[in-house]
Amino acid sequence: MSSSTLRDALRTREVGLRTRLHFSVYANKVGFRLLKGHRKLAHWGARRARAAAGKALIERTGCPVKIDPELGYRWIEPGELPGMDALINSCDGVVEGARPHLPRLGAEAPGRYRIAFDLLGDDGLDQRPELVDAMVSDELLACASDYLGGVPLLRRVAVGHSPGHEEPQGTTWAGSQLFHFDGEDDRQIKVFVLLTDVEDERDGPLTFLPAAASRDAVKKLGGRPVGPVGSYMRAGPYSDEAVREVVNPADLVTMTGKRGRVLLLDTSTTLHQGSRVHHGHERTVFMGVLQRFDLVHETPFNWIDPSRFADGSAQALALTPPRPIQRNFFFPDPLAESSATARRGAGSGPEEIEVERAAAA
Ligand SMILES: O=C(O)CCC(=O)C(=O)O
Ligand SMILES: [Fe+2]
Repeated sequence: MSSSTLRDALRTREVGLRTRLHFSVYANKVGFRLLKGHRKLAHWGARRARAAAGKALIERTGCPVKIDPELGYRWIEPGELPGMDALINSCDGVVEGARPHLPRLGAEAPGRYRIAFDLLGDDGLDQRPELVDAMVSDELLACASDYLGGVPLLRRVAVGHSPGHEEPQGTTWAGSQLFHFDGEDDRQIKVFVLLTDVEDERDGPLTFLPAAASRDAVKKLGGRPVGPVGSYMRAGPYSDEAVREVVNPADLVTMTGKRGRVLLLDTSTTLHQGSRVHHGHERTVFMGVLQRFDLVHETPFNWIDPSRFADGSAQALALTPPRPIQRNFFFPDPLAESSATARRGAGSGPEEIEVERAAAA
């Protein structure tokens, strides 16, 4: 470990030693590779089983949806993935139900997080099985198995609400409103579904640079997390000025469109930002997160009941994490007044709190 790595590890005193050490290794290119090697060895058996199950699924479905790694994204046309209409209908009313709680949820979240990505909690999710069904369809799991090398885990299912900026002229973006790379692994798939129309930049569209261009950009930007220790960002966040110097704005892709538009995005290989919602506007999106079983940097995940699916099925595999957690451990009912305290009490130490904080963006 280099001296600067050690210095990083010891820099912030308020988080646990384990978190700081993990982060300093993780934030370093060679360290990240070492961690990846370690995870691969530790989960050797599971990886083989998941690769075989993924291959079977790809053969059975013909893998109708594929993501080109050079792009790192794929728009989904209506009817391409089953269950999307049911998913959109199922999210109806989630934000309206949460609306009286939004000011409190905003106040509970530290200032650097500008999007409330947990309006369901584990219980709300359990009441809407169609959300999970859409995220573990044979077609989507085949696509993810092809892209990630085996049947992945569905780790997050969320409805995110981004409020408008408080100040009419405000442009003090922070957290995931700034360009960054997500860091749980070197690949993952996030499924975004617009639940409100996103017409133009005032609605804070998710904005990203395709993977090949992002690879070039990160070489020039420096590929380290510059956020707080324990941040879920593998690299960034970068200032707009820095990004402007190395990125051609014409290469950026924005997720504008009508309610119902669907995007698969690898947020680990594409430089991205979102939620820069202007005063008087708001944005609501659905997000499902598919990550490898042997991911490098764990962030909080939902408890999801696998027992609706046959033992050994690809669906059950996608819902069985290496480390079981209690229902409501990371995501208790966000509409209950006590939920912030409950969340904070859930972990056994600062590591868990950091993991929890990391998920908020
Ligand atoms: O709010 C957004 O659109 C960006 C969210 C984001 O960075 C992510 O989900 O990884
Ligand atoms: Fe992100």
